[in-house]
Amino acid sequence: MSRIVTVGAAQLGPIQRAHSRTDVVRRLIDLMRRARAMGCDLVAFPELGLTTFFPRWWMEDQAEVDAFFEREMPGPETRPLFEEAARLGIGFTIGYAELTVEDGRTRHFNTSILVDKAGRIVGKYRKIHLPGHAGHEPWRAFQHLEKRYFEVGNLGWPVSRAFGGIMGLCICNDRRWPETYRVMGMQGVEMVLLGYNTPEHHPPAPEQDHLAEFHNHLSMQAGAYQNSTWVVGVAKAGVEEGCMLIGGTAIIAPSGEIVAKALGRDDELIVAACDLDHAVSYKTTIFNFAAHRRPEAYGLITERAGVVPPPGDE
Ligand code: CDT
Repeated sequence: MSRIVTVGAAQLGPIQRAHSRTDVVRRLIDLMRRARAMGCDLVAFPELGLTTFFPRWWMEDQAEVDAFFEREMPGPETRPLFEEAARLGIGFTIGYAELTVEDGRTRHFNTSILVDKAGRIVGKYRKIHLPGHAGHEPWRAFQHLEKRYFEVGNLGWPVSRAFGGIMGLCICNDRRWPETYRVMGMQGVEMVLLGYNTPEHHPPAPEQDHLAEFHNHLSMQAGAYQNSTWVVGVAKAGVEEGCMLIGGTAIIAPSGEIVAKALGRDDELIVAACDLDHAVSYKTTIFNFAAHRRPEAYGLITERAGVVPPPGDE
């Protein structure tokens, strides 16, 4: 048996603050057309793929912050992307900052959507693991204010039946957490699509900087293998507003092996024909959850409210 989903991972080079949505959508459409020409069913774009990574700046004027958010999807500037996808018959995923009103309350999320070949939104995810900090930390070369500008996602990790398989979404920092993949793995996920903006320099722990690309692949390869799923990880890369973002866009098989990887740190498309049935061997043997997981033992640890603090932590 084989169920092939041909996927394009469309790494983006930097998006500077001066770049308009229209400029960016033009780049996305170019990559989408190239993906379709290479036989892709689906093309994946990065986290916050319409704007620069604005949480690097401390901003006090909410109107200035909200200018980075989308109030509707598609909206006037993003509609051409949806129309082109439907015209070409190709699906896509993209991350963006979402401003929405729920129960009369304005809310801000770091969001990703899955769009089918007819241009319809068939999956939506709001980022749960928001890294960084909420207060101004001027000692940093740049801020990482996701905790200030976004709320924790309120949709869980739903999976979508689309493209002939079970598809899941997560966003950037989520990929470092085993729970992300496991919650989707428990729902039988067959392909996890994620985008990231990862600075090469981590101000609180510069001793880890030389391992940034290694940790990126380590997390995604482990998530793929331990949950018998394809993982498609897509970077926004290069020097964005003076901040170097890692590349390393990769398509990873359920074996944990990288089958395609970007070479540079600019707009770059990589493609792989992913057989969803490649996972069957893993899902039915070493990672047969029904046969081998031991949740009755994990509960004692994972249900505990607190965690043991690291040495030196107050
Ligand atoms: N965008 C995002 O989540 N980036 C983080 C950066 C490191 S934590 C400040 C990541 O996990 O890649």
